[in-house]
Amino acid sequence: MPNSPDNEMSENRGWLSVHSLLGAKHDAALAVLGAPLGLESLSEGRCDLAPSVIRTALKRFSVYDLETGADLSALSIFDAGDMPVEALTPAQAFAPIRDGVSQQVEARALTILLGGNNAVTRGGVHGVGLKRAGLLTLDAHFDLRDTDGGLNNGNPIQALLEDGLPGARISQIGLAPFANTKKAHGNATAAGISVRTLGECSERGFVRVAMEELERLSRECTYIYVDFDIDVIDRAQMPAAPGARPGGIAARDFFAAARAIAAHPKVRCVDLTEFDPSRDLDDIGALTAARWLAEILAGFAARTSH
Ligand SMILES: [Mn+2]
Repeated sequence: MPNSPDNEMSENRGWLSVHSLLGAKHDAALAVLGAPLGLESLSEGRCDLAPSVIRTALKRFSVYDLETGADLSALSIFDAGDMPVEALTPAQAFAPIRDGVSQQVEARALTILLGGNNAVTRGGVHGVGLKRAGLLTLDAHFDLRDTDGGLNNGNPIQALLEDGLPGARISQIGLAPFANTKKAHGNATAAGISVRTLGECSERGFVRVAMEELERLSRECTYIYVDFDIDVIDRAQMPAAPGARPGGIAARDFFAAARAIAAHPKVRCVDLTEFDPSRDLDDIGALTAARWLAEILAGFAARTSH
């Protein structure tokens, strides 16, 4: 007996997936933009492969979240494609990423930038606008390495400070012990960056700390840019992030934070960085990164429904 009416798709072999929401939807309030930047990573890798792997993994996600009843099927997302930065250094890719992000940010309520290594974040923040942006990072690392030897995935925040982004408009959460230097910590504090360690996040709750910092930033700036460095997740749950360490946050907390953050009206651009598909094990990284995107969409949907 058929149990699927003619006007409804059969779920015998498929379902409406998050991937099906993406397309050439030029009027959409949301955009996905790929930044396949992989060169100058401190640990050699293939973060340039991430945008296409994430898009493909979205086919494995239903638009329906049974935990909350959230249904993403009405969302429309403009797929802006990938910027041609895979053969470029972070220094060379800076202007194209800035301009590509800026174009989407002006036209959309929320732009989702798929890295790439963490060097994409400098261009992304400039795309929102250095004068009006605040920056929240979810990252095991400060990314405040010196810039004297050139730009890489370990110094985008230092580069942004040097570009003139005030430290008071930067919040960094999830910073891991024995994964950062005393010099970087001192520089963060001296610049006025709000520093929240992994230990504090685990004691107070990762989502709570993220929301506290979003509220702080929302008093300081017009728009907020959020860098989700996926290496903040525990290495056992995110083996495809070269910088991830044991003792990191749970994937579940990362997802919950993504949804809560994307619901905030001032969040204008988010990035996902440091996913290296060449290190993946049984698609754990691909499914984690794609779930992050689904959570961002669910958060945004909650924003527009009230
Ligand atoms: Mn990072």
